[in-house]
Amino acid sequence: MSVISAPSEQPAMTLDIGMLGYRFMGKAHANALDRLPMFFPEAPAVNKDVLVGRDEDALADAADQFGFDRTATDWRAIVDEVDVFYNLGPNHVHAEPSIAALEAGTPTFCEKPLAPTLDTAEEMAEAAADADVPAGAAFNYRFVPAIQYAKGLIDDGTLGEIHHFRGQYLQDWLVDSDAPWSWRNDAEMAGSGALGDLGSHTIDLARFLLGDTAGEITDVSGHLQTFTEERPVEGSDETRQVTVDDAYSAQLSFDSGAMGTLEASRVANGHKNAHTIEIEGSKGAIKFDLERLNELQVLTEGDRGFQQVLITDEDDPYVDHWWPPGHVIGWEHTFVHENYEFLSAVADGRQQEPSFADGLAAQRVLDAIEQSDDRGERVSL
Ligand code: SOE
Repeated sequence: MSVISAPSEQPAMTLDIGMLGYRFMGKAHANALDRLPMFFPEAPAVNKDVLVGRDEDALADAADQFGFDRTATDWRAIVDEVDVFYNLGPNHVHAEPSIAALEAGTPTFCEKPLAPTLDTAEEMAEAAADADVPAGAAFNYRFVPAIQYAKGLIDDGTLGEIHHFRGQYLQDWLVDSDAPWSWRNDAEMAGSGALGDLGSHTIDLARFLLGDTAGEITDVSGHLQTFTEERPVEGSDETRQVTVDDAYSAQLSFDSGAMGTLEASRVANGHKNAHTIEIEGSKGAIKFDLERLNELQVLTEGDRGFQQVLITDEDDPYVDHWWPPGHVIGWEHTFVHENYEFLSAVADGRQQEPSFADGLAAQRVLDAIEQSDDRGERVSL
């Protein structure tokens, strides 16, 4: 029996993807690319062309598992031949390949934080501005439906004038002082610790959620702490110095006078990936918890307490692409939404938000928090 199917609207182009990095983030993005044709058929079609890394065996296995056509051990060989370059490597590998890709006119997407240092982030943002192609910074939590819903409540005035932003990001994977050393514990490679890895997400959400109402972050005071000064090197008897923070806290001011209180830790016993945001305004308030990402606690004028709102209705951001109301989504869906937006920006020839300029803006805040801790004084941006 032959089935004659109705002509479907095929996306006009297929983008060849080059991806550097094949561990946690490589997998998250490769998975997102695979979900797009089924759930976001209007997204540009992609071809997982080339996976880049140094360890040939591990790379070949990952390419096989993720469905890439080929592998390359030198990013220099591919940044100008692919249509889109994803830089999902450790922080110290963000700058050189991303700048080379942008100089070759290749739209580029880079993991967060943009770079280990402010100077390097500035060079990257400059290269993006000169290249005039989409340059996306990987702040995936902007793409949680409940976060976008919250932004709607802030922007339409439901919360009134914003007084407080409170953001905590708590993990516990380094609470054991014998947990092995990794590049994430090294200042040269990572830049900072909990501050850059986790705080950059919270700072980006502060800018995203309050940028159009309370304005930019104007000054900060910060405190960083390292609890375990050296860690064992896996597979040897040696230890290596930890040169980044295990935890930070910071106080912020926004243009409007709104106050921010931020905190992140990798030694917060009992917390796995607890990213919480609380915002209070003159008329209402919201509370968000990443570990319950389908929900938003909302208080509007006249309410006696917070109402739990399930953000899974058809007209909630991105939800119509997934399941019927109440059929919840998860962490990996934020990457699908992020990739959908980035690749659509590539196809339409417009800038992605968050861009490298947003990555740089977050980096300025990270840097100011570190400077404040070093100098023992409040720092203006
Ligand atoms: C590890 O701390 C990590 O994977 C971060 O690097 C991610 O950005 C965050 O989303 C979850 O935690």
